[in-house]
Amino acid sequence: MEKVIHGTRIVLKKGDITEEDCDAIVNAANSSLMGGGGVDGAIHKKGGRIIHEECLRIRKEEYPQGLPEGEAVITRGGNLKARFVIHTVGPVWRGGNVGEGDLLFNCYMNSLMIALRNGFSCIAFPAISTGAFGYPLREAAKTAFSAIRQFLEKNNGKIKEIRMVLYTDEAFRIFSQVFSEFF
Ligand code: AR6
Repeated sequence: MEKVIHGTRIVLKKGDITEEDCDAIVNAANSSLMGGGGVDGAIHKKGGRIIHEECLRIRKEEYPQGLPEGEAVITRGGNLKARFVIHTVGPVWRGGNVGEGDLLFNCYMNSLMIALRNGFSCIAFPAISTGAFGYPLREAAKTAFSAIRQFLEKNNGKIKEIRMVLYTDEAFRIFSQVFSEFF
């Protein structure tokens, strides 16, 4: 499923984000930046040592207390097809009334701004927070697409392609539904 919005191609696909050949893939990390399960574990495993080493340096020099929710940082991609990984920390779902929406919005917006600053033409996102962090898929999709839409309104055509890479059938189905409501 895909559509061109304000000069940017938005692609929704089912798949494993570690196989994507964009300039950067986004990692749904935790604030330690030291890896974990889910997509984070898969990215660190396939990308290798370089990612871990650069995350250690970022922790030491920039975020000794850990990367806050909603923020994003960039490392090289190591052995991945993507040359870079943008690590962002999604919010843990606590019912939806304690600012989760704003934090998740910031994850997408801050990651897109890093891609823009680096002149990337393609960035791929997983469904941040919808696994271990328990964010409902429909709510997550609405927030993802409203951040993408807002970004494109201000920065039309500067990034050529934004991919949403959904791992499960259910995530793909729900993100596709919300996508057609949005665009
Ligand atoms: N490619 C694309 N999507 C994937 C992949 C993959 N290879 N693997 C899983 N997903 P999660 P979170 C989907 O749990 O909810 C980690 O331990 C998955 O189906 O990876 O943000 C971190 O270290 C789900 O839809 O991330 C943190 O501690 C989505 O990616 C914590 O989990 C996000 O699921 C972060 O939790």
